[in-house]
Amino acid sequence: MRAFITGVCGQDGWYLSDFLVSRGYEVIGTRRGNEEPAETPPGIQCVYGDVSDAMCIRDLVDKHRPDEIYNLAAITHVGDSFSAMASAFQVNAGGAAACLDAGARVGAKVYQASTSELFGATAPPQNEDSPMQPRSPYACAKLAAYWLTRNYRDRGVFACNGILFNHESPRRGGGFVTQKVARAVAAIKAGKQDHVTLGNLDACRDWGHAADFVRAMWLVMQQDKPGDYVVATGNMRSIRDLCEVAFSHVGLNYRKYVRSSDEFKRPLEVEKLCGDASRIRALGWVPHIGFETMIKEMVDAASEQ
Ligand code: G4F
Repeated sequence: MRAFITGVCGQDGWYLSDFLVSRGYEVIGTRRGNEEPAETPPGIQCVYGDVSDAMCIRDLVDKHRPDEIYNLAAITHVGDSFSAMASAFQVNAGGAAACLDAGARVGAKVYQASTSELFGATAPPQNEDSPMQPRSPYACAKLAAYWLTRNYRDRGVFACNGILFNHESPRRGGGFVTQKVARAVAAIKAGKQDHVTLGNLDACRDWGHAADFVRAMWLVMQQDKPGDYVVATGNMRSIRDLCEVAFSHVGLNYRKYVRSSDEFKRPLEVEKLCGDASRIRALGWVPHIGFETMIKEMVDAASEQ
């Protein structure tokens, strides 16, 4: 089997390519020219490719003829999307269109990285039937991509939405709250920093581990029929809970070190996300790595850097 992964050097691309290579897949992955980190996942073929350039994606897919396409490339930072609306749409909606079009031409299955941000203002628990009320340019663009995926499916393409709730790991980018906290804990413990400033401490998320979630991506692509699946742990924690777990792991009381500032608050916030993943659990998917274990792993990894 041959898989084509866009955005292969991101957290999810890395874990997914590892998983697929371990299952004997040949993996071709795209990255943009100027992307960090400079290293690429082992055992794959990495090529230059920008999902906002539909012809580029079409040519690559025509050339490599994958069985499965995983569209993971995106502008992923929700907060940043408020000041980068056009590129959020170009990449997050346009990129999905490019992958669906390219996949349809060669008869490949297409996985679209959808997100719990689609639910936005809808109260938890959220499942595949919950109303979608996006609250950011990021989520509006992802909603367009979600519907394009469904439209292609209605046209006969094997196209799936994985509606993933937050998922983290030591490979998470430093702009996301879990990694920001993990790195701050490591720096404070080492005496290199005396506090960390965050935004909304009351927001709640359903955080899982990226290694568990990429197995779900693959699983939805192995079904007889294409569909949409929520992927989540079903446990919700606040930013304060996250701080408590991360700081207490190194023997510190977060209340002494965490500040909140409007600078890191968003013009519109998604207050509470917690997924009901019954549909994918019925296929046998279970998350193995719990919240505490994951946050401690991230703090330990940040401390070793
Ligand atoms: O870590 P975050 O930036 O992740 P967010 O916005 O939930 O989005 C992530 O998960 C989505 C899946 O649900 C993905 F679609 C998306 O691409 C991304 O991977 O923020 C989590 C929460 C927010 O409520 C935010 O307001 O943490 C709050 N927060 C509080 N202080 C902060 C901070 N977020 C960031 N990034 N930085 C802060 O200082």
